[in-house]
Amino acid sequence: MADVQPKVTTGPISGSRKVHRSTDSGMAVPFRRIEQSDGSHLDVYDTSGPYTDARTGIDVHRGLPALRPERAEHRTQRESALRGEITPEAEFIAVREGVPAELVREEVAAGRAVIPANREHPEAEPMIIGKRFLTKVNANIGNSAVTSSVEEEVDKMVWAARWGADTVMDLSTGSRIHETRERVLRNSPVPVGTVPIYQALEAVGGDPARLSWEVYRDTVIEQCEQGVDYMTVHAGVLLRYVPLTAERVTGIVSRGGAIMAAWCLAHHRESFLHEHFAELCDILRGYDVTFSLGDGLRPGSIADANDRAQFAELETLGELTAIARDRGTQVMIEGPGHVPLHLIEENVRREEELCAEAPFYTLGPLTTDIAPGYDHITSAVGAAAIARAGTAMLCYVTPKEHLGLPNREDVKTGVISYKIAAHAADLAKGHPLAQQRDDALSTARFEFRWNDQFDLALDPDTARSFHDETLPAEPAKTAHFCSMCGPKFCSMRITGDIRRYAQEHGLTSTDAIEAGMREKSAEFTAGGGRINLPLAE
Ligand code: IRN
Ligand code: FE2
Repeated sequence: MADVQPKVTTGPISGSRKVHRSTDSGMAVPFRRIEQSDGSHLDVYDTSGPYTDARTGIDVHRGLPALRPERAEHRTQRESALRGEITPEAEFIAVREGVPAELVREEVAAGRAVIPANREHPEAEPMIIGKRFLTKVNANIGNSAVTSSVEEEVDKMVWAARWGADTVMDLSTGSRIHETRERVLRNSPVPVGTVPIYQALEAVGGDPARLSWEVYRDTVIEQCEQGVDYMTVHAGVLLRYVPLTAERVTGIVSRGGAIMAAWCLAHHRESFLHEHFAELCDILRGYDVTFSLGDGLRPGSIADANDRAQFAELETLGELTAIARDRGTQVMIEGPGHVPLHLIEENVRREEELCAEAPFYTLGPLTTDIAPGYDHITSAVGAAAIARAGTAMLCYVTPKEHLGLPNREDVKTGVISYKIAAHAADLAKGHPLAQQRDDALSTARFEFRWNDQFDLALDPDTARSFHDETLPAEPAKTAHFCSMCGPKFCSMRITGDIRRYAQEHGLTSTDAIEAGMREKSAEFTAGGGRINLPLAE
């Protein structure tokens, strides 16, 4: 069994190839080069790792080669930034994001951005989470007690990164948690996050009351040693906040939050996470593992959005942020959940205020509860809005949300939906790299370079297959129409005709439109007022 290669998707994404740019210290920063039929090309941000590099042999048993240099000193990214140093990771990120390295350093020093990079995870390509940078997307993977194997989870991780996931979280709760995480980490080109309380709960047989600081601490150390880059810690769930959820429509919906609330109630005291928080900071700092302070009391329905329980916990997360930063650890803050559009902005403003602008990392939010089966859409709407308001990373939601464990296809749908939300926000925020791709795609579309249009798409395969469903023939790839409007009603073709007419007659476009209209009107009248509908096409 050991020499059967687990199946992962390799090879370039259609219409592109991997290229690298070197940093001053010699690290190779990956990009995906999309070649255009007019001889130009566009290099885009690439999360897919060596899997899309035609030259690299992949061996899932051995794992990816180490990319990051070993660091002699044991400082975190935050500590280095505060000393004014630009780390190799910061340099890598600057090239990747097309921004000055000094901006990376400044934002990390201020705590407005984090670089989740456990020193025990050298396979990962450095990336940054912060509102002055590209909006990032996290994809959750992981098995449950009822379904999925180690191989399937490794495959989902590679697949998620292929379509643009910037990080993955392994949320495994079933059997072989350690082994699944090990295979995911050794093969992951993106940072990996976890929620250690899930494994700690398994270790005590599933009874929250039997959890203890010692069991939790040992689990965290085990995961730090393996190379986990960031960890969700629900340390903001305080005993006195639990009654605030009593009147809610959906109570406590966070898994970690529910576990901690159960512990607090069973022991009638504050949680060991809160009590031992400083010690936890010191453990995480030793590996430069980033805190993702969990929103254990996030709203799980529109009715519960922005309530007292949610914002009380956020206040505590603000206090914990200050403690973690003082101890040199990096911190981000998790956010909701289910929030209607008009209440989204307040979440970002409060988080910035209470948590001193630590990067916000939100789960959607879903903007309505009425569409199970389509919650990648109900939540992508909210994700775009909250990212525009300043959220740095979006945790994807798949079509299976509330219904079951996502499969491979759901993972892709979730990632693409969230790449749309993130990119829409980046356009609105004016990130220097964002609009290039829109302009390139629109130009290709306008010039009827169909293959170029597909290749520039977030999902070239789907774009191509939809087009080819009705016009599969090769000549259709340069045709000046598609089957939506047919040849005579294509607005883009008509605009092209107008421009050509203008050029031939030495007119401005406005003149051409007027002259052209007069000509057309004459033609129309002469033809007895009939319009030829292209119905037979
Ligand atoms: C992100 C923002 N708020 C919650 N999340 C993610 O939800 C979190 O990072 C984790 O991946 C997932 C489940 O967390 P709970 O249900 O244990 O809170
Ligand atoms: Fe939900």
